[in-house]
Formats: sequence, structure tokens, C-alpha cells
Amino acid sequence: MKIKTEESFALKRGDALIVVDLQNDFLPGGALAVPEGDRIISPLNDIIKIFQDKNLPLFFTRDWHPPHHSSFLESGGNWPVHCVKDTEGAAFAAGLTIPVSASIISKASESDTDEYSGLMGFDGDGNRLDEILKRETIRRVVIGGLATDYCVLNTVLDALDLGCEVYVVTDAVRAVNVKPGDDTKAIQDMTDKGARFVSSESIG
Ligand code: VGL
Ligand code: ZN
Repeated sequence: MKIKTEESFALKRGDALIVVDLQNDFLPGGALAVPEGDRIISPLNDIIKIFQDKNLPLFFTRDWHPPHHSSFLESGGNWPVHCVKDTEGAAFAAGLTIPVSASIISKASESDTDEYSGLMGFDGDGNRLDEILKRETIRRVVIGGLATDYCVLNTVLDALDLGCEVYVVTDAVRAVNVKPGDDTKAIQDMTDKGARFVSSESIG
């Protein structure tokens, strides 16, 4: 599918990067593997470095479930056991650069609720990401990560609802595609709601 992308994207104050759920269980070989999920690590590292060099805020969300979470098949949910907090599967992908200045945002940590949106996750001090973005007067968010058709989609839609301009990095997202075409549907949905698309190389 051909996605229309921005010619170039010059970063400025008010921009923030959100890296969604780049965790071991979502990589090939993981419990809930996203095909080619490992391919986005390198382009994301490039973007992370640019944000860091420009002193712009970075947020890394993580799926952070208690054991026996309601989203697991054993509890009547839809997914295999994945991203159980403090396990290797829930750890960020090896090779992903996580600057010390970055904020780690944990989501879906309550047993009885699932949460696909990174904006509903919390930092270590209990601040919710949507509130942090508002407080820091973030106007544009750049988003990459996993999976296009679940947590990226919901994070994008929530950021648009919050009033941010949202730029999805086309080469830094991948879909689960439980049903073939879920990726295209997700991109269409994001487009319809006002998201824009940019390739990692055009960010500077
Ligand atoms: C996700 C399925 C279940 C995601 C999280 O990060 O996209 N997908 N939990
Ligand atoms: Zn999950």
C-alpha cells in the first residue's frame, strides 16, 4: 500500500517522540510476535538520536501486564500470555537506544482492564501520558513502534483526540495482522482521523 508521506519534517520545540511497545514479546520469536518487528529498531534509533540531540522529550511505552491478565487466553482474553511485568518478554528490545532522559510509560498494569493506548499509561510517578503531553504543551507527536493495528493505532487516535498533530513513521511501525488487511485498515483509520505519515529519513 502506497502511503502519502511528508516531504520533510523539521523538528522544533513542542515536538515529542513516542515509541510504542518495542518489547521482546512482540519481536519475531516472542510470545506475541509481530512479523518484522525487529526491522524497526534501527530506524527508531536514528530518530531517537535526533530527538535526543535536540533535547526534545522522548516517551517509551510498554505493555506491562500482571500475571493472569484479563487479556490472556487463560483468563478468557484474546492473546497468548505476553509482556508480564518484570519478565524478559516485557523488557525493551535489546539494541533499542533508551536515553536516560526518556520517560518510561507503563500501561495495562491492572488485571481486569486492557489498554491499547500509550496515552493511558503512567510514568514512574503516576502521571498519565496524556496529562504529561498537555502539561509540556506538546503540539506534534511523532509515533513509531508495535503494533500498527493495536497499540500504535490507539495511541495515534488518542493523541489526535488530545489535539496534537500526529506523524506516524512509516518504516518504524509493523502490524500483527491477526486478520489479513488489518494493517491497511489501521492506516486508513488513522488517515481518516487526521494522522500524517513521514519516513524516518525525512525527520531532521
Ligand atoms: C498489543 C496486543 C496485546 C500492542 C498489546 O502493543 O499492540 N497488542 N497487547
Ligand atoms: Zn498486551
